[in-house]
Amino acid sequence: MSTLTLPALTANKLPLDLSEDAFGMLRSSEDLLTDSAALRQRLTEDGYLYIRNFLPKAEVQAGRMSLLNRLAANGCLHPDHPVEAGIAHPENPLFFNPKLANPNPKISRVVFGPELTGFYEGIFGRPIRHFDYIWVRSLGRAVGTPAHCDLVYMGRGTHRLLTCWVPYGEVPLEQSPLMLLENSHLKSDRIKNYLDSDVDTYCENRPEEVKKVKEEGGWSHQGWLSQNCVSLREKFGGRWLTAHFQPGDFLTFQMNMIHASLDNQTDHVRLSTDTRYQSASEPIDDRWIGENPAAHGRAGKRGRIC
Ligand SMILES: O=C(O)CCC(=O)C(=O)O
Ligand SMILES: [Fe+2]
Repeated sequence: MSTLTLPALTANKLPLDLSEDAFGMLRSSEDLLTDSAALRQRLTEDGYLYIRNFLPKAEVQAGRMSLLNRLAANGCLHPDHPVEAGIAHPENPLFFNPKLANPNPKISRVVFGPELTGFYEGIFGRPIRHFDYIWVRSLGRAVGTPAHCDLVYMGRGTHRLLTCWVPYGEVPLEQSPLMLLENSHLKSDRIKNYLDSDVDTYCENRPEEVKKVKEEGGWSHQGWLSQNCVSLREKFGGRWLTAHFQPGDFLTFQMNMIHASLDNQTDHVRLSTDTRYQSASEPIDDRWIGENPAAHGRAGKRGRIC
């Protein structure tokens, strides 16, 4: 895409470098859908698969309405617009919002239904299971997600785990699409200490961490690799890759892939879920399973000697 046709985009409120060697579009892989071996190879090479037009649109739309109806019931949508338009209430900033889908049968139908289950069985080549917990984002104006890798939040089981990011509704570039840092999955040695960390693990021999994490139920660190996508990319190389997402699309990627989202520059709420899939026979991170997962709550805190 020529930079001339791009709107000005920001991440963490900083203007992104949109030149051709700094920014580009995700490669789509739906042409490989009938060939699991080719998909697996592409995933190893790129660290991600972007599959367009895959999920049943009626189910995605039903998921969207379930999220919007809950937001409306909580006073988070603009009262002068129809719920379906998904216009944020100007005075209620919106963020990460897991209550919208834990539980939510319409969302479970999309993310744990036969389409994605079949897709991941093909990728892993064996029976799979998913985390029961569903991450839900309803991002309002000026909100985006800082750069991070998912491993620091969910690395206590197998690391052969894939994230699936699903948008509920169209997500143009100005509306906070997810972006991945190209080839960052091949450079994990450069962020080894970060990737070895776990936001719910504290050092028993550091009193300030014991207080923050064990006693107060906080996190040892926020999990962000950087709050500056511009300087991070300059240091790391590669381009920030994103897309104008449509309902039915999804994006799946590895635990060590650096990703973030652009800021939402609109009044439209950006709705998405992220969920996780792995081989059924491998160890699983127990913070994210069961009817009422511990998540980042006290039951998931762990001490170690540092
Ligand atoms: O949707 C976002 O802004 C962040 C999503 C994310 O970090 C993920 O899918 O792992
Ligand atoms: Fe993430």
